[in-house]
Amino acid sequence: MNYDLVIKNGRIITAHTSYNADIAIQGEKIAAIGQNLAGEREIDASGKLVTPGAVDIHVHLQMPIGKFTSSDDFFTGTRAAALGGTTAVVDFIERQPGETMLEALAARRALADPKVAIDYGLHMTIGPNDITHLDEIPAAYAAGCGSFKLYMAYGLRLTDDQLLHAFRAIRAVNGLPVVHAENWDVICALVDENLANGNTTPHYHPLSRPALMEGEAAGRVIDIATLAGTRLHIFHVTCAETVGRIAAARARGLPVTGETCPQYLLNTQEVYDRSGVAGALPVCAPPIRGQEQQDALWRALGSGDLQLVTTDHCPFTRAEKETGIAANDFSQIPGGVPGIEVRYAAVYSQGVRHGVMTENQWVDACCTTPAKLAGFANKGDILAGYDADLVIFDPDKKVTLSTEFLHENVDWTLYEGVQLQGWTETTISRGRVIVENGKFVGRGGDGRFIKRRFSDSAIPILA
Ligand code: DUC
Ligand code: ZN
Repeated sequence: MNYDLVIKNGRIITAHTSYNADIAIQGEKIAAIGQNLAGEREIDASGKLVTPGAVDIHVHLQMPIGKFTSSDDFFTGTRAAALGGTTAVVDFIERQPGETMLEALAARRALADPKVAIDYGLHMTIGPNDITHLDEIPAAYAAGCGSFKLYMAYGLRLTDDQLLHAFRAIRAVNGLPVVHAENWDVICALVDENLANGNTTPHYHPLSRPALMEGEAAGRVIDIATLAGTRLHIFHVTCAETVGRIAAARARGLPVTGETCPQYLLNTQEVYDRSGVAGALPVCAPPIRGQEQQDALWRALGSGDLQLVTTDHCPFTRAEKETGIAANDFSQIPGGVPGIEVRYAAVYSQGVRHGVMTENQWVDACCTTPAKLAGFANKGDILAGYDADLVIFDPDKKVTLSTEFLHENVDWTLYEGVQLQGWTETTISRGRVIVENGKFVGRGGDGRFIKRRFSDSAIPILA
């Protein structure tokens, strides 16, 4: 039989194994994996790696934050994601006053559905104004918001008692809470102290958000989640202090996971000492830290103490970043950096090629565990019956990253001049080739909102 599409002669890399075989696609699904498969269309992947499509469960597209809106919209952001080998993302919903969670979901979908080039899901944010709306969580979960975002920082910060109530409500539907863990009171005190002392440049951004207190917040939220009997995922881990809390919890058998991001794996905090707006561009929270912390993050990915890599992709333009410099106040710089396009290749190049992780750990951290954790039932692996979300990755291709090379809708990159070995050649989304020889050939609107939910019987404890 001739399948619709066959990827021939590639080396298949999954989270657990590597082997040579053909992959046959029928319609939107992987139909068979074997030798000498034939297709109406065939793509030769000799010398290439064939992996599941990468899954990024932490992105902020056209997201209003303060005065600004992140500069990638649902089209440009998902196009850049696809060019980097990502076939599914999870973005966020923030309920506005007067809306129900379901109305907020519908409003966010109305923005995203016509534009997305790849499949996507949405986390429902639970802020302080949502604590009186926790009875809407079952409806949000049933509508496909399998995960709920809780902040311990910013205006959306929940106090410890609010975290407890939110965790219990999320636990009741078997949803996944995902948390931004920082100690907001201490951050505010240190920011105020620095500004009062005339310490206004971005150099003082990481100094106002110490690793010690990120670890404290992580430990506290793990304990509150444990009391509530819920699993927990910790976003954007930047330091050994937080890794240690997650590892200790997991050693006790608790269902706690953690992620880190390329900005923390490829940069150190000296980026904040660059002059003028250049020092403002890398401002994100938690902040980029020193070399020892970066080394600790790589070690944690290699040892399994951290389970996944996401991006927290949230780009703001140079002009928007400049406003914080003009105000002479690092705390007014809009926080967030781009990374949606570079993640998969960056982890391969700097992780696998440098011997820190295996190719199977790379796929696990960027594809399989994010898909499983976020409740994408048919994504993140190469198995018959799964969505035909696949990447043909050229492990030898050398690229030099630059704003011109990348496709994110922002006029700078944190990775200017960085050389990577390994890049995505072809991306397939539910059977459609959407990136071919490094060129985007997909369409906005072809991606789909994926309802994510978990088995009612058990909380998945990820090994
Ligand atoms: N951190 C950022 O830097 N930007 C967006 C949200 C976040 O947590
Ligand atoms: Zn984020």
